[in-house]
Amino acid sequence: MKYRGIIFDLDGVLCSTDEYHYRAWLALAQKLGIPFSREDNARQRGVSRMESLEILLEKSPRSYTDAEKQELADYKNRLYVQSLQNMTEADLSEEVRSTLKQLRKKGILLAVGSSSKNTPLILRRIGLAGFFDAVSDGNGITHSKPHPEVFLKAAAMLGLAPQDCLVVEDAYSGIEAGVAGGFDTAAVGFARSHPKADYALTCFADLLQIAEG
Ligand code: B16
Ligand code: MG
Repeated sequence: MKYRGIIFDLDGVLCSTDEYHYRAWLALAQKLGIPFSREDNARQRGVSRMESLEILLEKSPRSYTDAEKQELADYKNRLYVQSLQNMTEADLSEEVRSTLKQLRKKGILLAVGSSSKNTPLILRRIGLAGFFDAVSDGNGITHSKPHPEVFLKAAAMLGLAPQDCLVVEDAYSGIEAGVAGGFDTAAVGFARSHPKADYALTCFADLLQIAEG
């Protein structure tokens, strides 16, 4: 096996919560009268909630205190968490579910590496609570992607060195975090155009061949 472990990003890789993030940030931007585009949203992928808020506030004509910023982030998160209640096990695609099972059968250790503090909730909603060998998320890190901390923690939890693990990401910041941590990286969706990704996946099941080397 080329890799002993695979570390998956959550939003945009294992499931599609990215549209819920977009709608919640858009609602906040509209409430504040700040323009907010899909391009702004793309820059928020993989980065923490507070850093995402800073991206949204770049176009604000006024500044906000730290306490106000916390309230704005809480407002967005309430909207986002409300929309997560719509998620069910049907939001985990059959392809992702069966690929994960086949990777495990090959003896590869599987982990999550996500910037999201809502990771435990999302994993419960899509029926993956307790499935992974390790979960490293926004609740256990001080630096979010593109810093490699979340992936380095995941690898340490698996008991593996970064060079033995593959990171699967949909965000530019996530590919950069993987590269900075010394991991090989596989890009899906939005990140496929990142020049530093080792693999650009055409579908999730491509991982089965990549893992073999
Ligand atoms: P939360 P990932 C990231 O998750 C999202 O891509 C990013 O848009 C979000 O701001 C971040 O989680 C924090 O999420 O507000 O739920 O803590 O892609 O790293 O799985
Ligand atoms: Mg992501």
